Amino acid sequence: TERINPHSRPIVSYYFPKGVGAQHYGERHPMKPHRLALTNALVMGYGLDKQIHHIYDPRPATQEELELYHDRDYIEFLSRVTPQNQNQNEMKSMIDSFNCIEDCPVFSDMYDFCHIAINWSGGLHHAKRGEASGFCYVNDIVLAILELLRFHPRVLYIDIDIHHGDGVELAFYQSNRVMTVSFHKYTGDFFPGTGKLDDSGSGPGKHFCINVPLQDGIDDEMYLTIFKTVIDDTVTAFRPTSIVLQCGADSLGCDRLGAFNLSIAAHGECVNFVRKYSVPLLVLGGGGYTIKNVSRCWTYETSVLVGAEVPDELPQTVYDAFFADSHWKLHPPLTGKVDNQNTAASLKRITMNIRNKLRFLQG
Ligand code: ZLS
Ligand code: CA
Ligand code: ZN
Repeated sequence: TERINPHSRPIVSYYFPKGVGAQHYGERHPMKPHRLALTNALVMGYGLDKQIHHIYDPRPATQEELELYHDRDYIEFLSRVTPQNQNQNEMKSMIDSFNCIEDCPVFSDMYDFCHIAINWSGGLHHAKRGEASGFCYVNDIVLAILELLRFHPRVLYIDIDIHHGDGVELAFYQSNRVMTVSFHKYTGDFFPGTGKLDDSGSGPGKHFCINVPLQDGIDDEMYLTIFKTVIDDTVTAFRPTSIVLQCGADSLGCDRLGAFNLSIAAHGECVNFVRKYSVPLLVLGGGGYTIKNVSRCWTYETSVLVGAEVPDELPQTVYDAFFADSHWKLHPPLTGKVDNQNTAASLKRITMNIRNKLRFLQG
């Protein structure tokens, strides 16, 4: 949303790069860009496009724009590597050094996919300035925040993907103009392994980084309590002039890679809570690996952001077969699959620790 008019609904811009839904990481890969085609079909099917002020098919970012954050040799490599040339000796060593293996395979039109700097299909929070990581090649979030910093004194970044937003945290770890807040599963072996409570920034950025480490199975009530408390305290202390919200949908119950127990309603309530600050807001996607639920979630959140109510009955689309499981409803039951390992006491401890840290920001 670009600007909030107090007397009417917010002005909303929606980015859908044509063709992004046809991109493919490879047969067994859990990241499926097809979820964006499903999302767009539902958004259009509900007629939400009629309530959106601007719909953009964004142009690809230029090499120059990508180099505002990324290393030139990494971007040059990304623009040249293809499935056809990846076995040449010279390419092989570069593929290794830029980490384009396993999680981040080389696939066709990969460079076109990464060009897209700011849009719903973004939220790729793991990419580093010089290498790929965790399904992410280009860090569209860092690039977007760098652009916002040209006009905004203070940018708040909020990340509700189940994975730690490590790439964005690292980029702004020493900055007091960008505050990063990530909610994530934090246990010994869960990717990427970073994001402990005590990591809170360094140099001028000390206390401008917040991590909320959570355990498996967190439910709607606990998540919303800790989310609202931490975000309210942060907004009060930091007074952001714009907010970037990464909405990874792998924090939903029943996700193929995730282990939380959130409903689509609760995930959307986080979005609504942030929207109510009436600060310019950039909303991005991210993870999400049970694609029928990812598309439901982001469709619902589109409706929340435009301030429209949509019926629970899904509209008819060419993707109807994906949604037969719970009789074409927007809000299927997703909870109850994983035991909740969080306790009221463990969450209270985290909340208090963060509240104490935020005191250093005042004045
Ligand atoms: O936040 O856990 C890892 C790294 C490994 C284990 C998996 N192997 C393949 C590589 C080494 C330690 N990676 C995670 C990355 C999760 C990225 C989340 C991105 C985001 O949601 C934002 C978009 C991971 N979890 C699961 C997989 N990788 C994974 C599962 C299955 C496969 C197939 C394709 C590829 C290789 C075999 C793959 C990855
Ligand atoms: Ca996160
Ligand atoms: Zn994730």
